Amino acid sequence: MSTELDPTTLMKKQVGEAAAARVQSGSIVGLGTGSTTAFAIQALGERLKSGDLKDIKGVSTSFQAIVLAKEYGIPLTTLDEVDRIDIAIDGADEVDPQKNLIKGGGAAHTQEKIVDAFADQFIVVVDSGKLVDKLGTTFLLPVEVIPMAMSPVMKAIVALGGKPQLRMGVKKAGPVITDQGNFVIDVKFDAGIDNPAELEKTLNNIPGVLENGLFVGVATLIMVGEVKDGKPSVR
Ligand code: ABF
Repeated sequence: MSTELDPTTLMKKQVGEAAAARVQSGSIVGLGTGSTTAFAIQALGERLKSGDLKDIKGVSTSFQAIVLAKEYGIPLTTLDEVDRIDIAIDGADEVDPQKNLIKGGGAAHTQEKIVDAFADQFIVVVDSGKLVDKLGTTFLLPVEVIPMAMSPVMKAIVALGGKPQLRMGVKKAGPVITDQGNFVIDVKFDAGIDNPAELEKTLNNIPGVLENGLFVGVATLIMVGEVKDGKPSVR
């Protein structure tokens, strides 16, 4: 069986490894969610194993990150035990030219924003397909909502000009449930999002909304992978 990775997977691996290479020994590391960040977590584990990296501790952003950290031997800690996060590595669904993000495709944006915003450095690892001129043009905006408030929250989102839909599970048998036990509403804005900073605050002020997937002014560095003529590269 071929162990060759296809160019896209190889590119994601390269982006993840490039981000992991920026982690220094003794760091507290925010461990993000998603397939690209999974490669960064794997690379951190490999660096620990080789002795190239020592004494790091991870703070997870999701159950997925916890599972991967355990798989790759990264000791975990919590925000109750540390007073800082030196560097967070996480994915995104859209990135605009001002480094603002839409996140939450994995329904983990609430814990991600807590960790990513707290970190001294937040490195975003994406493929070039995530780069957009305007947020909301290629990806619906996730909003985590307390289940009992779903209807009034949807009405408030419609009043803001959004088109909300409850995120259903793979088999559509029921709604996706977040690590906090809540629902996710995905919102379409037909013309994209003109003022992400304002919308992020407005959405979070709606009673029943826990967190939305707009990450404005949080990212420090965007690491972008792409595949050109079948060749993966990172910039
Ligand atoms: C996570 O990474 C989510 O916020 C986002 O949806 C996802 C992107 O994952 P991938 O790298 O697999 O595209 O942080």
